[in-house]
Amino acid sequence: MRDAAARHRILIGTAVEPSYLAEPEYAKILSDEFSMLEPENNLKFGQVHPRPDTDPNPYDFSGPDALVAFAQAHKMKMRGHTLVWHNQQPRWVTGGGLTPDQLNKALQSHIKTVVGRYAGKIFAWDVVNEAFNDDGSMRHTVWYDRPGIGFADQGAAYIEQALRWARATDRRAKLFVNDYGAETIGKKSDAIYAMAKDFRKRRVPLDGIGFQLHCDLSFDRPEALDSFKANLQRFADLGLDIHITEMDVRLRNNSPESLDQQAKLYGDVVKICGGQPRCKVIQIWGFTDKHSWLRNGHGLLWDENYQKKPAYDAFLRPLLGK
Ligand code: 9MR
Repeated sequence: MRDAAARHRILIGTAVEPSYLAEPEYAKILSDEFSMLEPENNLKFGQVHPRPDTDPNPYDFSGPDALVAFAQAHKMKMRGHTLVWHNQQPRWVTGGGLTPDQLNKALQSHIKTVVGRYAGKIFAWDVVNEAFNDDGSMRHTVWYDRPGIGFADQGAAYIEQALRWARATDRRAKLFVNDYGAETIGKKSDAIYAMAKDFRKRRVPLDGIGFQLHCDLSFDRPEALDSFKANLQRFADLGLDIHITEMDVRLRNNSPESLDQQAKLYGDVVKICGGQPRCKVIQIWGFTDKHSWLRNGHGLLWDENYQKKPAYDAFLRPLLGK
């Protein structure tokens, strides 16, 4: 997959946990088939920065460092996930003991430290993850409004601040906002689009949009796929890159019919990305159903026993121009 996609200048990525690298089959498929990886959990605030800055040892870089080493050894790119999110945060952040000013300083120093450490190693960052509600309003989070970093009720201003801190630390990393349920045109993608348009106009350092694409077979409808395509196009027209960041296709069962439908949907998404010059990354959220947040959702390209599913061929075919 990685070689076929390289001809289209598309990176093929997957989410990774370092502990899985000890499984030879896992490591082999990862390095043979993928040109990019992203830590599934290791760079989230709670994991990488579990203790406050007053602690002698506030950070734990062991997981992401192991993944950087693997990526470099196999000439893979690495994507960073994620600097600002409402989930997987440490108690010292969520506990309510920090003033907006302290929280502001904590986030600034977090972004500087983490982005700075991986400058030149991580080529793109999900700076802010899942900042919007499905109705397009801003999600209430500790960063936004409880107590917030000082921009409560100012819409996307805290996102702008996080992007500026990231850019000031690594001028070359591509900076993304990432979300789920924003693949097609609707309230959520409209809100992200309005923010992105404003950011581009004011030269806020936003380089691209991550579309997670956790979906099920209901996405396999012409209306949904057409809307997806049109949505990507409007973001591309703003001069933004597009990364598909977390694709999986959840199934109710793994009957041959379901697996074939899943395959078709993967193929359709690869075709749509391949047809959009601004779409530079197609990443799946894990690759084997053995290690998937969906558990019994059968969502990925390899089954629990590392056997390729029909989705693998369907994913590869458009990349080979077939
Ligand atoms: O796959 C991740 C799982 O191992 C974690 O337990 C979970 C915690 O919330 O996060 C999962 O990854 C999420 C990603 O970081 C953001 N988008 C949704 C992903 C699936 O839940």
